Amino acid sequence: MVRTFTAHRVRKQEELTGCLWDFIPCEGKNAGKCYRVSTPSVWETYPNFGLYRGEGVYKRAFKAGGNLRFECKGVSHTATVYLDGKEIAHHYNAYTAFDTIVRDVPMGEHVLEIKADNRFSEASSLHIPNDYMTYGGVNRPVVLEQLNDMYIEWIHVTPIKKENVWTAKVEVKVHNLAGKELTAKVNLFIANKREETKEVMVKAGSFTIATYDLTFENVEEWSMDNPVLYEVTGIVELNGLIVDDFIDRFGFRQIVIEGKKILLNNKEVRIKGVCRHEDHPHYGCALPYQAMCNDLNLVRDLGANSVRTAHYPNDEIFLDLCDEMGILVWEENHARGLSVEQMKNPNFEWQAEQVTEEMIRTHYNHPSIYIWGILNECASEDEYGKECYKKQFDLIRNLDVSRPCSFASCKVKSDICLGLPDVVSYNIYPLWYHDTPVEEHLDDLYTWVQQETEGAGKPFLITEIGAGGMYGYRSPYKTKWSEEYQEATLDKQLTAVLNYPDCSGVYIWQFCDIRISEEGFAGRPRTMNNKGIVDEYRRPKLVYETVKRIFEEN
Ligand code: ADA
Repeated sequence: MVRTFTAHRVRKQEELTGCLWDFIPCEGKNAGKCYRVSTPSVWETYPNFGLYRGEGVYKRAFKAGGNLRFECKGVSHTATVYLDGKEIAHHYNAYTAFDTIVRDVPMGEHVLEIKADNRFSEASSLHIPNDYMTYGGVNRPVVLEQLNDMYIEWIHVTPIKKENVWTAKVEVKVHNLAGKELTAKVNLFIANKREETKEVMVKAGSFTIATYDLTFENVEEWSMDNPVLYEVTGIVELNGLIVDDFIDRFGFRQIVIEGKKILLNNKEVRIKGVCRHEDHPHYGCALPYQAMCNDLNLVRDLGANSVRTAHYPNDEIFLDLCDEMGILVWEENHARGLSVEQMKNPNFEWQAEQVTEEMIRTHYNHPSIYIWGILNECASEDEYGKECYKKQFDLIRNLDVSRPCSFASCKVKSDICLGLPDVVSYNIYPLWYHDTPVEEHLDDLYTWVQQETEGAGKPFLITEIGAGGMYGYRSPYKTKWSEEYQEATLDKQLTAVLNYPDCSGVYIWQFCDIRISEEGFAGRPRTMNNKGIVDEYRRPKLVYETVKRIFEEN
């Protein structure tokens, strides 16, 4: 499965994963051996590869020909792709899709190889030893498409409500793969309501963006209670022949910041959310569809209305499910806790800006995404760090004017970047990392933001709050790490935050216990981050029912 709906009816598309591939490790005692593994998957879930940090090659044969487009939805963390032994693509970052097109491939059997590299080095500024695991493998689907001379790369739909009437700006990016200029019709079918045709002339090997400004009557709005989705279909017609199609989904909803409030279709949003890593002991970061559904059913059962994709863009299928279930998403680019020295890595800027661009371009139409986040707990107390934050907010605002943007700070009373985001967000851990009472810490922070910073007057979110609890460790004395301590702490934390008048909501850290990097955080019990509301096997801890009660009461 690549999406939860059919994305092409004309274009020939085949998922190459979803079956067995050869896996050949490049280093260590098993170097060169060939294993048959299911894909998508990460090698840490194979016997004897739980700690393998190195390179591994995934290989399979396939039959096709013509203009072949290979799209990898995620390879962790650096990919080099070969067709019949010749390099055709190279990409950094496990959490965003990339593609490559090879033209005029002779029809017949071919071999695709994907070399994945999960090593830490200066070449990798975002995948570093961290309080989550960087896995190795083909963690998301790989798709093969056979294209004609012209194809649609993406369709972006921006719904805007004007004088109580829904309109939408629709942009269709069309490529010409032929060796000569081509003129074609781009037919647009949208929301079962409208169809429009535009004629486009595209130079050889180039592209154009066809733009439509449309008005709609009698459409239903997308909301958390009524997540109505519509399809948009683009059809390319060349010399009377239909040569390509592209189908996506969107929702009629608008996010507006009004003073200290976040409004979704003019209704104030109060976030009751959880931060969630893509992590599972059976799948690593390559969670299958059913596991994603199970997680979201737990999110819904908790009474949560939002997920924060800590700390990277998520699988497209997960976002499709959030669209369908009416769960709001804070999606963020890939970074966690980088110091200014780490932000000065010469690879940091291009790698951070690349993941931001890829995230927004590919996830643009998801109505569930209400905000873009960047650079979780990076050096926002430093002037150099501020330049990086500013560049990335400028990039986001150039790519998407329809959503607010923010970043989760941990720089209490030292952040110098609060004038940059649309929403001020903080990660705080009173009663876990320090003993300050929750209300006192919250009040002290909020007052400082209002009186001393350019974040004054903006919406204010708590993007992390929580405590550790070891599943099965019970203590009548509520000693730290016991389930009782975690339950009592989150009860105080959530009650204080959700009763704080000027706070737009809260994200619990975190949904489930996760594996972390042995290299960087071996000090944590079990080499895991144990602050989950459920453990890594999704077994609810004592705190689960307390969260559920508080979320339902607020
Ligand atoms: C930070 C960080 C999280 C996690 C958390 C913790 O807020 O953003 O990724 O590491 O601390 O568990 O301490």
